[in-house]
Amino acid sequence: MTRHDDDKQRRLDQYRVAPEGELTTDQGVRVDDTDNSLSAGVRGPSLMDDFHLREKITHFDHERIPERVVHARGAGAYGHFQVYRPLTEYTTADFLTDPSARTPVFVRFSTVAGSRGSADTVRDVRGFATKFYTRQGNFDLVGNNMPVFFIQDGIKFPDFVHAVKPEPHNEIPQAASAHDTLWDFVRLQPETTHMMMWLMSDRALPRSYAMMEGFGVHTFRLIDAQGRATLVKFHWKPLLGVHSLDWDETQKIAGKDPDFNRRDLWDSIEAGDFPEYELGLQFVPEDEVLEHGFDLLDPTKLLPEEDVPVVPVGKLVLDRNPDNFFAETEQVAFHIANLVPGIDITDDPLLQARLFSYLDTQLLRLGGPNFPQLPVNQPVAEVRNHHRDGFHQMNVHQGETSYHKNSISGGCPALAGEGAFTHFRERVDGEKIRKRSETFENHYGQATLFWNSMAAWEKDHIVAAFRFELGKVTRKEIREGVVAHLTHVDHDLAVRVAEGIGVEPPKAAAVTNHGRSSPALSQANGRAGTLKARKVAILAADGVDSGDIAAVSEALIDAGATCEVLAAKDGAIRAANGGQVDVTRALPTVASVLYDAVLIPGGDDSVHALTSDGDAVHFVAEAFKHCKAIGALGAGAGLLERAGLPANAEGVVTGTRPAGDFTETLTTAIAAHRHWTRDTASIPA
Ligand code: HDD
Repeated sequence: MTRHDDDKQRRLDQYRVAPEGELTTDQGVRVDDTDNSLSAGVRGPSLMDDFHLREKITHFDHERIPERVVHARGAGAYGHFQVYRPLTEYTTADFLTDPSARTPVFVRFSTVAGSRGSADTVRDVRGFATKFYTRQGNFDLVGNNMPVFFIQDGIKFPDFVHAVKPEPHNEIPQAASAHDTLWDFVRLQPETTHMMMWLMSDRALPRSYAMMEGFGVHTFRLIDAQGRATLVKFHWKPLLGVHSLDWDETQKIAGKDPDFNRRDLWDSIEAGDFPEYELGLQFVPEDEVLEHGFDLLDPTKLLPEEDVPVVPVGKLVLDRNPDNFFAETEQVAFHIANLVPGIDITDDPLLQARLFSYLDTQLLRLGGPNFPQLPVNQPVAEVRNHHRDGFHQMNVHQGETSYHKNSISGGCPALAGEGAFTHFRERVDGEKIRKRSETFENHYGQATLFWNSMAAWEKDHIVAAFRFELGKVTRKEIREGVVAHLTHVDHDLAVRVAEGIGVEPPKAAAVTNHGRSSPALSQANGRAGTLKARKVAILAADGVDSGDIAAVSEALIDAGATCEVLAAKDGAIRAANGGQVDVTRALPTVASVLYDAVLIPGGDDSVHALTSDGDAVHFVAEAFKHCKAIGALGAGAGLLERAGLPANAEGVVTGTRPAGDFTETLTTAIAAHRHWTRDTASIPA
């Protein structure tokens, strides 16, 4: 609380007239009716005298601020970060050197292309922006869930964003990259190729924000007490592992629950299943900037973990939902130049343009230079400077001086001494020139690396994605142009894509595949899954074996899952033993795409009713199509049969008793996330 806040509180307490909780105008005048306008007679015209009506409507008319030009759709959460051990050998940043410091954070996840009201599960990059409220000031790590970017120089950002956003003549399509202008951009801009491989991969369809990685993308610098720099790449590694949705599923979720990822984040935090990530760092000596086969200043390249390990240095926990979406998640203002002592930038030309863009955009979006005073943007470190006035100034600055140097206020605020932010002392010289560095060439090598690193099912998904996206492109020459790029990535990839989109498949490879791979890039090699944050649907009807439900759901809940009983109608159903089972949701209000797994308990009458319920049959068939774990007990196998599903397929678990083997096998099958190898949608080679 500032002195001004204290004064205000005292004034209010002293003179308080409106009993607490009563409705007032913005001027504090008590209001006795907010449902009926002041009018001349009960059926007469409304009157200008009604200052409450006018104030209420005026405020409402001005409720919206411009949505972010990119990353408009987002969800945020508070939490804390703690470093495992002092990283003093690399940096002076307090939050990275004091393991006892629990640094508060605010994280905003987002999609890039869609408007604020667009669906969560579209094919897109996800933003992963973290504001660390450190004792030395705010540090913002404004990253994405992919380690590379579409372009190398920020001057191309407006071009790229214009190309990916809905087309300007008809504003179609919303939140989708499957259209002519994006792919026209791609075919003329070979540097996008690597990022397009990521965008066409399952990384663009995260199961949840808690199950995706984050990356700082650029190479940054850590600066030690002697002013020495170490190049660094930032990674967030989710403790739940990296898992993705099925493409068909994402499109259906977009209709069934457009808030799918946002809701998951909110619900997990409310349930105490806090999303957790490890901060991982890749350290590279300053003089090795060109020693890893590419230029570390080029944001279209990644540093394979097999070449330089990602060292886990600390943990991020998201444990508190915001109180008000607008005040916090919408008004949070990230800026890549929010740096603290011990962390600095590099000359990456994409990063350099960002240094300008973020402050500029906040000035417009948040209406003036005082947005750092908004509660979500305020540092925990005290702010003292000579900035004054401007729109929405919330501080009542005291005293006569607002300039440096002054003698009237004793020279305050004084310049900071040791520990102040100092820019890394870097030698810079060169001709003023507009030219891309030759070290930024080779736009295909790492696209090939990514392709080579994928499991067979991941490759299938990538091919299917290219076919879908290019299949929506109306101009054949654009399709051909993209295939021509892909011939530089991998011949087989180019042929498979071409065959699906009516383009002549390339005869010969443009280049020989270098054969290198980075196993860490494949989701197939990721952290083993758990049941934490998994949702299991239990399909039931009158006559269900309540013992099956109780035993299996207890085991699954113990392992971290949430179980919901779904029946044709809400309320309760009758159990086979005469008891009652509460229904969590009515089947028509949900869909299998909103769950990770399905359990069909036994009970002849229940299963009989399910087999004649189209919703239930579709539910289980769709769960199978999306490669989810399905468990069926006793008569429950009858529903699998009715849906034409093989009871012996991978991830399908049948049994007679809700114990031992059955429960364990089902738990393992759910923890595996998906059984992609049984993917019925996989396309012909
Ligand atoms: Fe950006 C928002 C991430 C390149 C200009 N960007 C924004 C957000 C994220 C990123 C996560 C949303 C922050 C939030 O939740 O409020 N942007 C990136 C990454 C990039 C990148 C990882 C490349 C490595 N961005 C980039 C460039 C420019 C911008 C090259 C412009 C030259 N980005 C913006 C912006 C936004 C933004 C227009 C929109 C809203 C905002 O900043 O606050 O300034």
